[in-house]
Amino acid sequence: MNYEELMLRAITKAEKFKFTAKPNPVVGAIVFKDNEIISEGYHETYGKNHAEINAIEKAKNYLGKKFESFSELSLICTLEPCSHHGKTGSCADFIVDTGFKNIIIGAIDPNPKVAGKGIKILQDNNISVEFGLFEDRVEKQNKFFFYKHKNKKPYITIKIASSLDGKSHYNDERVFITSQSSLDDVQKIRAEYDAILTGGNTLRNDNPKMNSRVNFALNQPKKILLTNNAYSKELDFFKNASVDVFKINDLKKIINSYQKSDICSILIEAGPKLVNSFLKEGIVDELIVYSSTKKLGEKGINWFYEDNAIENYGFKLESSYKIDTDLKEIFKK
Ligand code: AOF
Ligand code: ZN
Repeated sequence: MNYEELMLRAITKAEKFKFTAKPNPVVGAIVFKDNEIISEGYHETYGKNHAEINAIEKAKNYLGKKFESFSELSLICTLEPCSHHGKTGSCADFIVDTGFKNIIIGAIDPNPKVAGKGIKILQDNNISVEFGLFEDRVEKQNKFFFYKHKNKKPYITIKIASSLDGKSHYNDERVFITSQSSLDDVQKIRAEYDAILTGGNTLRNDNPKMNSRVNFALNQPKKILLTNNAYSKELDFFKNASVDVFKINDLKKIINSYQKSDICSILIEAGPKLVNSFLKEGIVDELIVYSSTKKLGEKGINWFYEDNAIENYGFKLESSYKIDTDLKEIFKK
């Protein structure tokens, strides 16, 4: 197997841990000698061992059997080995101590705690380092993680469900506008995000759970509540969840406050007032609209206050699909 094949294998197999590694990136590492894979490791769970550590610990079982010294081996890492001591030790230091002499890296870690420092540790210790192999794939695979560090803010998506006549809800009752299939689709979208944000009105009117109900293991998104009014902590939203609560004032400031946290992506599911406030601020990256064929009529509350509002906020339609009789449209800037 050549470097390209090994890197693609590590990238592909790392994907399996997308929902349990988040908000960390998925990372894969392969220890090999000439044409033989000795071991592989993945960052399987947030807060637990990094990929390189898992791969190297497994390789140790073959010392004296498949190889005599780690200096005979090479290591493929989809992401630059970390230099920092976070929840676990520094992978770069661990690689040096183990005795590797040849490392091939996919992408440089955009996290300012690492960003090139991992490579420097390896090179300063006379390890041959090649980097940039399939970096575009590694970046695409960890799109929220790279976005957050490049833009110094989490990726923000707003999801709305609209009636055919552009309405959101009635003032006095909870209505489900879209079909069960669209509601199921939302559960999968929630699973992708690191946090879900809603407003006090939605919380009081709908008593939403705002978790991701899917049939696979995942780290549930953190929850963020924006409200200026009183609320009951007994509501479903607060059950088994860590919730950050903010008063609604400077939305940009609230979003930017996540720059230093692990949160790389936030899904906003709120009512028209808060949604329009976020859109006005220009800090939203993506808008997902589920539209049904149902009308809410005169009594319904409008999502937007003008025609072509989505375009006027600077969004362009990127893709659209039918889900049963609903339409799902994805808009991006
Ligand atoms: C690696 N190998 O497998 C991963 C890395 O909180 P911690 O200690 O787990 O550190 C998380 C950061 O480490 C994360 O933001 C990213 O910069 C890097 N992830 N690095 O060497 C891995 N998952
Ligand atoms: Zn690490």
